[in-house]
Amino acid sequence: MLVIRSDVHRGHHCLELDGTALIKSWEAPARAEHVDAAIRAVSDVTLEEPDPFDRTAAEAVHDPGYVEFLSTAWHRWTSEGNTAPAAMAFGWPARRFRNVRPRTLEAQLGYYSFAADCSIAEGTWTAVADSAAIAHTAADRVIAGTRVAFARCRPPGHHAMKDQFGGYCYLNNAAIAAQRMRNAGVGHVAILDVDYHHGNGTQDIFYDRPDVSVCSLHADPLEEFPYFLGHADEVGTGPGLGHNRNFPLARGTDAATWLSTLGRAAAWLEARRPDALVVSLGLDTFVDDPISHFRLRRGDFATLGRQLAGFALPTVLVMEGGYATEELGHNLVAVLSAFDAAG
Ligand code: SP5
Ligand code: ZN
Repeated sequence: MLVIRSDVHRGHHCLELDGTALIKSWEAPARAEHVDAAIRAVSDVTLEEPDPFDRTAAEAVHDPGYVEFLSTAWHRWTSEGNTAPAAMAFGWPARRFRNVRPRTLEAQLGYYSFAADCSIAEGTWTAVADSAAIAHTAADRVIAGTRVAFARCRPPGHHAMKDQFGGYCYLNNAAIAAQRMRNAGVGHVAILDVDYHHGNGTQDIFYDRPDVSVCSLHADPLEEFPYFLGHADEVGTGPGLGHNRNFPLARGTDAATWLSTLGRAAAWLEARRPDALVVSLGLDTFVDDPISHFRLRRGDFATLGRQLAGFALPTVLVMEGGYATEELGHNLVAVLSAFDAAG
């Protein structure tokens, strides 16, 4: 398995609101460290650094004003004399407010985000850009003929909308990989999102497009983050009608139900006759995940790997969530090894 990864993520530390406290985020550098260690312990892997970040690749799926905001927010925060260790929003354009872009950084933080589980600090943009570069490079290698590549992204990306960060996500790595493949002439790209949480950002980016079909199975937004998107009746719009599909599942869903739903999701995507596959590979579906409530175990992740290989398509696997940090690497290796073994 080809793995694209780097150490740039180490400079990014997210703060998140937990009750009334700001805590060090679950989305911590140790996640990627454990994944890298577990991958290095496997024999047939090739580790590669990403090519440099290409801003136009981000602007192909995000609002350029948003990308500019992300890349300059920390500098603006410090040059305005703020001493707080991270920039965070506290007001958002909720119902009946207007989406007029405000002028100040303080207000723009709310304009360009949707949740208080995410902050911007010193190493954030560098890590975000590098994470996007990892996904972009993985797509490039697959375009060049590699059958599958694993993009070991951190921070994750699937919650990042066209112009809003949240859910620990800033740039949508999976969307950047999918768009890269489209630009290289791949006719139709399927995105399968298996993270515990709905991939609201990916859905948002491709919602009106017929050339990228998006399918997500996730905890029901009626009871889980991101709360306001991910229902079963969200099926795409305009030319994209029929190219989005959601499988919301109850908190506590067991592996048998999850895997049979995965089969339905795969069948739906295959019916769209895709030429390539991008997987938003979140492993927070694990039974011991500290913030999630599905019940998959190590062996179920191997089943997932075989199922993904079964598409028999050029495939980019993009790392998303997963917060049982010590187990995350082993669970990921279970997916990757089973994929490789199934060929
Ligand atoms: C990529 C990804 O998996 N993002 C997930 C972001 C979830 N962040 C907010 C979760 C809120 C969970 N509330 C738990 C409260 C524990 N006291
Ligand atoms: Zn998640």
